[in-house]
Amino acid sequence: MSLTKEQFITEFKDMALKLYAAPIEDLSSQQLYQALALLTRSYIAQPWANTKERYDEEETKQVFYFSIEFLPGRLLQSNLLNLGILDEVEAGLEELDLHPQKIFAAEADPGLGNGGLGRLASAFMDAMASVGMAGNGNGIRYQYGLFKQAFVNGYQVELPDDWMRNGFPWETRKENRAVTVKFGGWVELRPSRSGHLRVIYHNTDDVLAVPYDVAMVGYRNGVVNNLRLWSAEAPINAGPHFTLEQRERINQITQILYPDDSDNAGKELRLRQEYFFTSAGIQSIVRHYRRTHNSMAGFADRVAIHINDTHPAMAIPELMRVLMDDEHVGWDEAWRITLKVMSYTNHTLLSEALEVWPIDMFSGLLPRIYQIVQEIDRRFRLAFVPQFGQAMIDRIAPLGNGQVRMAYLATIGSHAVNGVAPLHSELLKKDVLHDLFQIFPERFNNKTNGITPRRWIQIGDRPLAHLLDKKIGTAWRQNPLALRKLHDYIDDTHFLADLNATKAENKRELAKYIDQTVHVKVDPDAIFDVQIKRLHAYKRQLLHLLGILDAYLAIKRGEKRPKRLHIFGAKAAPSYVYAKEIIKVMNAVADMVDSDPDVSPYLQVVFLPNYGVSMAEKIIPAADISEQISTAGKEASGTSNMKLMSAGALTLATLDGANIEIKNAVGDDNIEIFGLTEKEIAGYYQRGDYRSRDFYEKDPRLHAVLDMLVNGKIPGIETEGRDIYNALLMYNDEYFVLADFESYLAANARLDKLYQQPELWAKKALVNIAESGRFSADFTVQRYGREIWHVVPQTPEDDGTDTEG
Ligand code: NBG
Repeated sequence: MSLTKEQFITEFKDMALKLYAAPIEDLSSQQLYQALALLTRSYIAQPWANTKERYDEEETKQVFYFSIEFLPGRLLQSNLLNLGILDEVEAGLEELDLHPQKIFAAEADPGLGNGGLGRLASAFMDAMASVGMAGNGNGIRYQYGLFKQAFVNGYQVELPDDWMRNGFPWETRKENRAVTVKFGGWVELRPSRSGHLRVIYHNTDDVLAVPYDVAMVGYRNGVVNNLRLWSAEAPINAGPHFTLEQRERINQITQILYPDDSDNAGKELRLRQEYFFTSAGIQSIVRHYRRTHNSMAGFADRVAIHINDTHPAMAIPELMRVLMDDEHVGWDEAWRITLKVMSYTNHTLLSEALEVWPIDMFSGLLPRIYQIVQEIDRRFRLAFVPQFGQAMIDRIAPLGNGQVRMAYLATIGSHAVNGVAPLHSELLKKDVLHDLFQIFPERFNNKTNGITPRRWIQIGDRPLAHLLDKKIGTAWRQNPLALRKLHDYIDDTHFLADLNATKAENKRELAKYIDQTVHVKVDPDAIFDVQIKRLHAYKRQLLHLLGILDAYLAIKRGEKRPKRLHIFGAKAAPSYVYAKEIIKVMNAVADMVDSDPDVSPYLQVVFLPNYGVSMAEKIIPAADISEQISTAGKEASGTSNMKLMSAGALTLATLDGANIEIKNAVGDDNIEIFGLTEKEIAGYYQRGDYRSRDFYEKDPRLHAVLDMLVNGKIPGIETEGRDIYNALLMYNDEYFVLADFESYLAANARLDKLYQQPELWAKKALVNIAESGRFSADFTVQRYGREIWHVVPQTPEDDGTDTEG
């Protein structure tokens, strides 16, 4: 859209006055934010309505991305950017003597996700709109997001994340689009006169699902898609017998996001949440379709539904239910439609994260859905036992061991199943879904994750963005593959110096931010070494910590090295004791290092509490080193690796997840690889001969570092230090931390040395930025569009560099 600065100023003042009956000088940042958000929304309204109308008129095939989490980050700045009016608005605000960044910062981060999975869903929403794909989101409007993390005496404490306290100006309540979701009770199947089966529900708990729509604005293309978040409410005419307690139970369904990352929550409330938003989504999609079609026959040509991990896998039996019970479609035809509509992404190989539900709980809460799952199970067995044998089918049927096995159900009921990086997709076929791969090989494919450079460079890294504009023009803003033009300047000494200067500026900015948020002074000339992600043993923040302890001891011995600032951001699931112990030890080490004048000139550790999308926007541009050090074969993809590379950070990585893609993109010289490969680790598993203690006994540096956990040198970690020490030595170090210690240190030493040659470092940073464009989520969703959803992709064009798994 077009908007002049002057126009904006007039409209903004007007909006502020209408809202607050006061001149802008009297308004708080929060109020200014509210006014600006509402004004921005008014700009979005028309294209939003137009897009909807166009999709309906042209009968565009629509994608519905079902996800129990979305992590959009702040929306004001990104909406302004995508509308194409960010510059004018900022200029206008400045003319009014206001500070744009202060106003943007007043927006609360919608904490509707845990980590990578939720953030990916939001990147896809942004990308689908930006490439002009008809892509809608379907999720839950959680009243409370993931907890707010604080540290008390170095321990993580969890505070409620009341993110909607000031309202959420981007949402539109659509009470006229509400649907009813039924739980519990029992079902009666009665043949009707017309020959259809009539399904009669008795004694159900009915919940009203009310949608709140949020606009997903495409990048300068006039497209605005829809993210639909469902809220649970008591039925309107609930009647006199409806107790307060019942009402409370209903409200609970969408009250809070489960604070788990890749663990199976295993709670009935979680199951309720899953069915709630899945059923509401399916019902509303079918209802919309039926408004203009008098049968369901062509449904699969107009609708694609994507199951983001298994939480929405009930979409499969739920669509079957609606097709059969409400639309009177027979089983075979319903199954044909369902298969064609559904596709599924797996996001983890960790066995503890593969969702299963006890049959008792499942059938009690969802009796009709359970009947349908039983029938899917029965037919699956009937079809495949003859060819593949009882034993194999028993292993992978939807029902088994008294459980409903969601990953198997999702695979059986989808025409496509993908992993999120080539190694992950290979391991799905080899291990986790091996048997199902035997039966349905054509369903399996890879779609490497992506990120949105709009948020991470255009918004998050303005200094870099401006430098790029100056050097290679602005084409990269539309098509990030244009970043490859940077290669032409690999020997341009001035440009390399500019690149380093930009990084230095970002580091000073982050230093200020750290001072403001945690009141710690950091040296902006240090190497900024960053690890930001959920805290999990397999991600091995612990390996990073042991590396810090080794540096501490070396410096104590008198060794000189370039100063390193280690920056951590990570939340631990509240029930994940081991992860919380690691946090405590990290904070203790940070204090120890800080208070030791021998060490503090060379080493500093900062653990920033309450890591989230907005904080990532501050940290990433300032990073020199990106730590991606998971046990090979455990991290499905990772996406912070892509973001950090696009900011020119060098990746310190194991050959895991998308690190492998990054290595292929930048070449061996521009990434620092270390550690055991997935194959080597699989070898240890097979032979059963990993002995962590051998490493401890063999390597004096490792020995010294581990002893620090238990010898009292680090104050205040008696229990935690002992537990970690035991996990590594007595319980044989499940994640091969000790095995990778030596090569991790060697890789770090190479980085220290490289940092002494700023120009060479800058060259490597340049290659990383130049090759980051391929990881744009715009390309990822186009691949999904072409190969899974069968919708027509639009600009900018993909170069097809992705490898199939
Ligand atoms: C996470 C993986 C990450 C991956 C994201 C997005 C879950 C269950 N999985 O490696 O751990 O990048 O999904 O695909 O959260």
